[in-house]
Amino acid sequence: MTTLIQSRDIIFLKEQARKIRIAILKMLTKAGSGHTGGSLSATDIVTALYFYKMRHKPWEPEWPERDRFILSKGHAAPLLYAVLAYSGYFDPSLLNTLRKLNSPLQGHPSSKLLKGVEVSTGSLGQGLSVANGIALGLRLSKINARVYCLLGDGEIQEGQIWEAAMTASHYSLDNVCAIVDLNDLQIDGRCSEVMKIEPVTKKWEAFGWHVLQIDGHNMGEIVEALDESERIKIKPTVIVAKTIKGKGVSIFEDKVEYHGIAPTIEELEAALRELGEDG
Ligand SMILES: Cc1ncc(C[n+]2csc(CCOP(=O)(O)OP(=O)(O)O)c2C)c(N)n1
Ligand SMILES: [Mg+2]
Repeated sequence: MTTLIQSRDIIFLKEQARKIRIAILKMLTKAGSGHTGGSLSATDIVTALYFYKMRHKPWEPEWPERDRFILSKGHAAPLLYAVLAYSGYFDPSLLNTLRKLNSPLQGHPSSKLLKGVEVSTGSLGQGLSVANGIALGLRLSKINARVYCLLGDGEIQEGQIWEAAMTASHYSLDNVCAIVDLNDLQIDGRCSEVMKIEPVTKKWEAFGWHVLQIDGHNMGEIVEALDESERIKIKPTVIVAKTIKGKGVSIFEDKVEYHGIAPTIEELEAALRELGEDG
């Protein structure tokens, strides 16, 4: 029985992720600029957070007991906007205003402009420090909520990440869960060539974290890892998720060129066909 319910959940989440990818591609094409690759690589993870794991109330975005999500790799804003819209924070038609003047959906997320955005991000390296601060505040307020923070693998080359890693473990912040989107690409090449980050899991272990390694496109593994992170006490958890930049659209997959450009109309049409979208 349990297995049946779980497999139904997985089918639902996969379908949500497909819809989110379609929304990302459409809004980027309309905007004519933005970050395609890194939005698609983290789609399955962030879909599982918003539609499975996190306790949140889109109709009450400042509900004190809510779990928090921080998109530390803020350039993946289209992904955050799509999950917020499809969760019910705002009307999905607003996605058409991405990157337009006076739109609340700017190129990087702003908590001042849009309900549901917990923290303004875009300057890489800062999100985990903010996550720690929020987690400590929740502890002081005796609120049993969790803080999830999505990091890019290029982003973890920032020194501040490791100060934050030390802090979370020093304060035993078991309400913090970091997720590393390990797609081995950053803005101008492979992470392994620009600045080697391996051995990633050993680094987090050495900093005192509970470390999980998963396939970041396998919904079953994502869900299990998120559930396990909630069970771990005393230590913060990091989920190191192996992903493919541009996942879901073969012309974008694992291509550094599509880090920061939007699809053309022709590319969008091909992408929608591949994702099984008629219109
Ligand atoms: C502090 C800072 N330096 C540089 C940039 C410019 N920048 C935007 S995205 C990016 C690459 C990030 O790579 P990664 O973290 O691996 O992201 P992903 O592959 O998931 O897109 C860079 C250098 C930035 N946003 N912030
Ligand atoms: Mg990367």
